[in-house]
Amino acid sequence: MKLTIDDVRSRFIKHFNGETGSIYAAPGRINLIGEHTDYNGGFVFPGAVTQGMIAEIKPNGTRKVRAYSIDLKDYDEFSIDDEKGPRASHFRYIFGVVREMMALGVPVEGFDTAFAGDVPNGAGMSSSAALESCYAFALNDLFGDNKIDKMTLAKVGQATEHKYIGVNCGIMDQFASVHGKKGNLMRLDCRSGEFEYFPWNPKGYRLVLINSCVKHELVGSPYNDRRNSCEKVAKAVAAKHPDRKIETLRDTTWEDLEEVKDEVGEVDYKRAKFVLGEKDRVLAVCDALEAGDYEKVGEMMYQTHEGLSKDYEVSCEELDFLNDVARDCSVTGSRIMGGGFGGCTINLVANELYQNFVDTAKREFKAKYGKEPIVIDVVIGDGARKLC
Ligand code: GAF
Repeated sequence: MKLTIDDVRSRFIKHFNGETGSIYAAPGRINLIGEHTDYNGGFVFPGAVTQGMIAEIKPNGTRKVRAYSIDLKDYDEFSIDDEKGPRASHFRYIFGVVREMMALGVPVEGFDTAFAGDVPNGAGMSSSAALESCYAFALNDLFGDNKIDKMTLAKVGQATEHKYIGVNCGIMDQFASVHGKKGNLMRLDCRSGEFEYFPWNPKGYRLVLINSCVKHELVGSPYNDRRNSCEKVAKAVAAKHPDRKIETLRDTTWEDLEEVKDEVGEVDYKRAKFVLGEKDRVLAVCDALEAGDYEKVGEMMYQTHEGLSKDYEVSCEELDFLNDVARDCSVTGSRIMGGGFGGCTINLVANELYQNFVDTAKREFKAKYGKEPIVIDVVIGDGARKLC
């Protein structure tokens, strides 16, 4: 589906007395490499996609938000002064963003809004960050004179996940959705907040996602457990080295990890091992990209998949299967993308092998699981913005 301004405007007019407001958009994201590193203070390498969320918003002169989800055909209204907010998660994202913007001193008032998205739900492409970033950007524009900087807007979305949804996510998804730039990936150092744009124009290769359609859902998943494991290991290292500033796994070394291995136990050791390796792989991928060495980039992607599957244990049978198909088709690089527990693989494939790969993936996946996976060609797009 290619979502247009008109899709949203026509429903807004229908639901809110024929009047129009302002329209904003924010994208989902891909991530080339650097998974589960964000909440460990490491590096990530995402880019915004052209699929995203579009919302029309008009202040209504009350203290109420009246919200219509076009995709779910669901309507609710809630007071911005209420502590509890709505129950349904698609409205809670908006409520959380409103409350967090208010906490930053933005004089948010009531508004009418209709919203829709074309980021496939549950694909691990961060439809929730798109929703949060869209409203954070919009409220900053409508009520805050755009005084809040972009990184703080990303943190508003992240805080919404933590406090209103219950997912202790890192900053990658909201960062990418707010800062995205057409044709560019971004390397973010999640410890310092520094980032740089990397033009993404791989000569002779392309990125394609294969969506297993196994629903990726972080709410209620062991995502938070993974984060707890990492924090536990970082704390164990810190206790042994009070002289060093150790806040996250980013501040630890392979030697540190071996030192606490027995104390933290096999499972948490494996989790941390993956994170330390992934931290190095992001930097290796950046070097390889600068040297135009896509084979090296691909090799790192396969290593990430292996680690996410065996050590971090956030894969599933269907994603491992798609990864094997990629290898069999000589795809340069392939791995699970995003939080895991379902969703997509991201694949770096030479142009001449593309068609055979997607045909084979569809055919073999269908033969095994009874339904075709969905092929999503990656186009790197812009971040949160006002459309009209
Ligand atoms: C999810 C989270 F929201 C991100 O913060 C990140 O941790 C990712 O999983 C894994 O890299 O998308």
